[in-house]
Amino acid sequence: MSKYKLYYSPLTCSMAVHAVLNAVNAEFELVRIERGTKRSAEHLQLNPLGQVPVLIEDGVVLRESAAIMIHLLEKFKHPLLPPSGDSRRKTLQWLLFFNSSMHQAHAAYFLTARNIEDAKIAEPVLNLMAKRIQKLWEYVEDEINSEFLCGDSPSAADILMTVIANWAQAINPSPVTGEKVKAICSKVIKLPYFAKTLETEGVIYKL
Ligand SMILES: N[C@@H](CCC(=O)N[C@@H](CS)C(=O)NCC(=O)O)C(=O)O
Repeated sequence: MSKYKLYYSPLTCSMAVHAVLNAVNAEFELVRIERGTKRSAEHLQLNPLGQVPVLIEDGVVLRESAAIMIHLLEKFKHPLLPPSGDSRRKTLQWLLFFNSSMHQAHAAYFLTARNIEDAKIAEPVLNLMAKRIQKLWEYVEDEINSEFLCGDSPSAADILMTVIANWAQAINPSPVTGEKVKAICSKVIKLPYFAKTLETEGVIYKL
């Protein structure tokens, strides 16, 4: 039996955890959860919010994508989370930025788009949220001064950024990501463990 079990939905933030499981070469099985479907009692028992990712490790339930990524990378001593120094500090800062500020800005947009049917009410709110997302991407672009977000090699933060950058296709108007962000994403999608994740989940990456 696999040591790990990941509950995931293609394209979502759980893809970052899936990529990390591939990066550390963990033995795992996948349980696919379809977006927008009623959650099973089994899933709700693992996460009462019905969200992904949920990772089962030795029978123990782990939630929250950034926490799971940090846990796995520390456990497997993987360089996507440097053990010390400036690159570690930056990795934690950017990983948490993408997991909180950037993810939540998108989550609020998607929740509004799904639940407010009256276009007159939804449109101005969605425009405001799309502008906020654009501003966050401009902030990221301005802050990049190395080959990857946190130095010369990829970090957990680059993985999560690349996953979220692909959500631009679902925002209207789509945020414009800068050249430095795009350059990093195009390198990340070619990393073997990330490419394998895209293939397994059947996700088409749009740069
Ligand atoms: N803070 C949580 C957020 C998890 C989350 O929002 N997951 C989304 C996919 S990106 C989800 O499961 N959405 C479906 C839902 O909320 O019903 C994490 O980082 O794990």
